[in-house]
Parts: sequence; structure tokens; C-alpha cells
Amino acid sequence: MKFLSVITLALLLVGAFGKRHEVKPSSAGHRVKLQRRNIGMQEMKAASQSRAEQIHAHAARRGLQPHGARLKTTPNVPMLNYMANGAYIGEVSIGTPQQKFSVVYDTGSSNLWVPDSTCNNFTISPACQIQNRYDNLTSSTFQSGCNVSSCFLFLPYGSGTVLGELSTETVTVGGLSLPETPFGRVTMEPGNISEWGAPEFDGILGLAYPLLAMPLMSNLPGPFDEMMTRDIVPQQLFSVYLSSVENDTSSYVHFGGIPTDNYHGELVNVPQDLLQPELGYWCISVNAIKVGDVVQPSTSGIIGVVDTGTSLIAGPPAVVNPIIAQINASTDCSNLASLPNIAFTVALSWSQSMDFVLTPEQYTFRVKFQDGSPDQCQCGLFAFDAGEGLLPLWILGDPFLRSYFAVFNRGNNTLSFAPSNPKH
Ligand SMILES: *[C@@H]1O[C@H](CO)[C@@H](O)[C@H](O)[C@H]1NC(C)=O
Ligand SMILES: *[C@@H]1O[C@H](CO)[C@@H](O)[C@H](O)[C@H]1NC(C)=O
Ligand SMILES: *[C@@H]1O[C@H](CO)[C@@H](O)[C@H](O)[C@H]1NC(C)=O
Ligand SMILES: *[C@@H]1O[C@H](CO)[C@@H](O)[C@H](O)[C@H]1NC(C)=O
Ligand SMILES: *[C@@H]1O[C@H](CO)[C@@H](O)[C@H](O)[C@H]1NC(C)=O
Ligand SMILES: *[C@@H]1O[C@H](CO)[C@@H](O)[C@H](O)[C@H]1NC(C)=O
Ligand SMILES: CC(=O)N[C@H]1CO[C@H](CO)[C@@H](O)[C@@H]1O
Repeated sequence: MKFLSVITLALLLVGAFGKRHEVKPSSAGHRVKLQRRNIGMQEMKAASQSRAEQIHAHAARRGLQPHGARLKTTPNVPMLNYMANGAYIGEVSIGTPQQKFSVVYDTGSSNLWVPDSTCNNFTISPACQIQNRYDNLTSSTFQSGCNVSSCFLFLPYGSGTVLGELSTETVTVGGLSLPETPFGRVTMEPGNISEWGAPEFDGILGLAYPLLAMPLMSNLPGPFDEMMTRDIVPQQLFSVYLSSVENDTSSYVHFGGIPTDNYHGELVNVPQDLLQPELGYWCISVNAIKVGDVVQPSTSGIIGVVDTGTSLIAGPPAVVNPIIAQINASTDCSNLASLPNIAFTVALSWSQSMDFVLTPEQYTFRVKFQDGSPDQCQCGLFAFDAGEGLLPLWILGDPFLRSYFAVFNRGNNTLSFAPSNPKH
């Protein structure tokens, strides 16, 4: 654990909690529609585990893990990992003329990545065979970005190695054209097709802070940083609405504005966790987690990573497993009506907090079958085992964001939430 001097800490606190301002609801800005895809529970769990390992490994690289902490994986787990959930997919275009890709709009990473046309050994990279791949030869705005010292990416990945190159291109997001935006062309995707999310999506568009961008320490700007730098968004923020309905396309990321038609009540401004500047994720401080009215043990001082790219709400097994057992959601959905709510008590300031409540319908997944067989329900909480003595990190993934419309404010480094309007 890094120790901050009392004065630095005090300054940070003033920075985090002292600035109060109203964010302005306004539907100006640029929208990318997202489609909700149904993915299997096993894939969701595997991807959540992998994201959790990335976050903990990143915290270790930053020297933030408590002394004596033991990670299950190596601290070299790369940030480039396609093994994302792909539950909410949107379009991005790269090149001139535009080449279209389906990507995960991911607040838990910071690069734009797509497969490259040179990813063409389908024995090694089976996923590349069915994904859309970027072709530099047909684009007039391609710049290789390579020089003697490199643009080459070499990343350990699960069973194999991911190779890629950094280049720049005209990237078009939500109708906004962003010339000379850095992006990664993946030239090798070893391993299982399902690990890569193919054919559901081609790549990832990261919306976290540049601190997380690959290569490490590059602070490479992602598309939203490019929008801010070029001053083409009305406000330095984006809003996220995630619909609960499968295949529905009313979900969105809205750049530069706050549409008002998908939430009710007031937007509540939430400062980020004190470690946010070191972590680079979007993260809030959670003071407690309640099941019904009962505060669960070991749920104070939690850092909640707000992540569109994770399909579950994930936390350490010692805390999550007893909660799952208590809730005891039956797979036939028969006891859903009698299950308790789960509440995340989120810090709004030193002295104030607010419960963000999720109902059973919100924290469980209900799978409907075409053939008329009964629905199945599964709890949307997941226990990941990332090691021992680690920072108390939780991932507040899609079940949280389906319940709360969210504004990710880079201008003020805050988040704002309001209850989402359910879509029927
Ligand atoms: C693809 O990779 C495999 C394994 O390295 C290799 O044996 C094979 O020759 C490669 N195929 C092509 C067309 O390069
Ligand atoms: C452009 O694509 C071609 C063929 O796909 C490839 O041979 C070439 O290396 C690429 N150029 C750069 C600079 O990556
Ligand atoms: C080469 O590329 C790297 C990474 O993009 C960059 O940091 C460096 O400044 C470049 N060097 C030259 C001489 O252009
Ligand atoms: C591919 O990955 C899926 C999910 O992780 C797994 O169920 C399947 O067995 C894997 N297939 C192969 C051939 O490794
Ligand atoms: C959603 O789309 C997929 C793929 O097109 C399809 O298999 C599935 O049945 C659809 N689900 C619903 C609820 O319409
Ligand atoms: C969990 O629920 C099932 C019925 O869905 C019940 O049979 C079982 O006893 C419950 N377990 C606990 C520990 O309450
Ligand atoms: C983007 C954004 O909301 N910026 C606001 C940050 O807070 C200051 C006041 O502290 C406002 O003036 C900005 O508009």
C-alpha cells in the first residue's frame, strides 16, 4: 500500500468531495446505439474472472495491493483481453471509406482494438476467420504508426500470445469523425473462438482512463479522449443506458450529453474513490452491502469498479458466497418475489451515503425459452478468487448499470446515477 502524507490525503479529499456542481441534463451530443446480446452464464463467469484478475494485477503494478497480498495470477496479465462479455455491442467505423466493426463499449479498459486482415492463419487464430477484420490497403487515412523503436505489441494472453500493432486512423463513433486516432490492429488471436467473443463482436472500444491504455505507461488516448481534446463534445462526459431486454437496441452510450428520457428522479453525483487516479478505472467507494436490511460482514471500504464490460456483479468469494447462499434464488424463478433486495451503500461525501438498491428482478438473470418451457433464473452475483489479502475490489457490472442510468464525467471525474426506466 502506498502511503500518502496527511496533507496530500487532505488535498485529495478536498479534490474528491469538495467540488460540488450540478451536471446539466441535455440531450445534445452523439449517440451510439448498443444491442443487448444474450451470452451464456459460463462465458459471463469466465470473462468476469478474467476482468477481475486484470484489475487486481493492474493494482499490483501500481503498488496498490496491501503488503503481503498474494495474487493468483501473474502481475503481467495484459489489459488487452478480448475475453470480454460482449453483452452490449455497438458499431464503430475505422478508415476511409469506413470499415464497420461491432465492439464492446467497455468502461473497464482504454484501447480501441479490432482484428487486422493479417490475422489470417486461422489454425492459430480461429476467431479471425469469422470476425470483421481491418484492411489497411483499402483505406486512404491509414498511418502505420511504426517507427524503428516500434509500434509492436506483444502481450501474454491466457494460453498463448496476442500480437498486434498500433496505428492511427480516422475513427468514426456516433457520427463523429476522429482523424488520426490511435487504435490497435490485432494480428494474432490464439485460442478458442468463444474466448474471443467471436462472432458476437470484433473488438473493444475502451472508455476508461488513459492510464490503463496499452502499451503500459503510454497513456494512449482512446476515442473519448480524442473527442475531449478536439473539443467536439458539448460536455466532457458520456451517459450510459443499458436496457434489460434481449436483442433490444434502446441501450446506448451518449457522448457529450445527458439524455433525460431513460431515468427518473434526480441524478445523484458520486465522487470517485480516492484510489481512482492510481487505478484508472471508473470507481466509487462502497461503505456497505446489505441483503434486505442486514449489512454483510467485510463490506466496508469497498472499491466498486463501474464496468459496462462485465456482465455480472463480482466480488471476493468470502463475501459473495454467503450472500448467494442467503439469497438462495431458485433456478425455476419460483421464489423471486420473496427474495430480499440487495443494496450498495455508496459514499457521496465524508458524511453522506446513499443506498443503491437492486431488486431480485434486477440482480438475477431470467432466461426465457422459445419452446415455452419454464423460465430459468440465476443470481447475477459472482465470486472471483483473485488471491489473498488483496484490495477490496468489486466489479459493479451490467446488473448494476441496468438498474441505474449512469453519467461518466471526465470533466469533473465524478459519476452520476439515477434509477433507470425499465423497458417493457
Ligand atoms: C499457421 O500456423 C501453424 C502453427 O504455427 C503453422 O504450422 C502453419 O504453417 C501456419 N499456416 C500458414 C498458412 O501460415
Ligand atoms: C497493410 O496490409 C498488408 C496486407 O494486408 C500488409 O502486408 C502490410 O504489412 C500492411 N501494412 C502495414 C504498414 O502494416
Ligand atoms: C516511435 O514510436 C513511439 C511509440 O509510438 C514514440 O513514443 C516515439 O516517439 C517514436 N519515435 C520517433 C523517433 O518517432
Ligand atoms: C472453448 O471455451 C469454452 C468456454 O470457455 C469451453 O467451454 C470449450 O470447451 C472450449 N473449447 C475448446 C476446444 O477448448
Ligand atoms: C435474439 O437474437 C438471437 C440471434 O439472432 C436469437 O437467436 C434469439 O432467439 C433472440 N432472442 C429473442 C428474445 O428475441
Ligand atoms: C433454498 O431454496 C430451496 C428451494 O428453492 C430449498 O429447498 C432450500 O432448503 C433452500 N436452502 C436454504 C439454505 O434455505
Ligand atoms: C463537465 C462538467 O460537468 N464540468 C463542470 C465541473 O465542475 C465545475 C464547477 O466546479 C463546472 O463549472 C463544470 O461545468
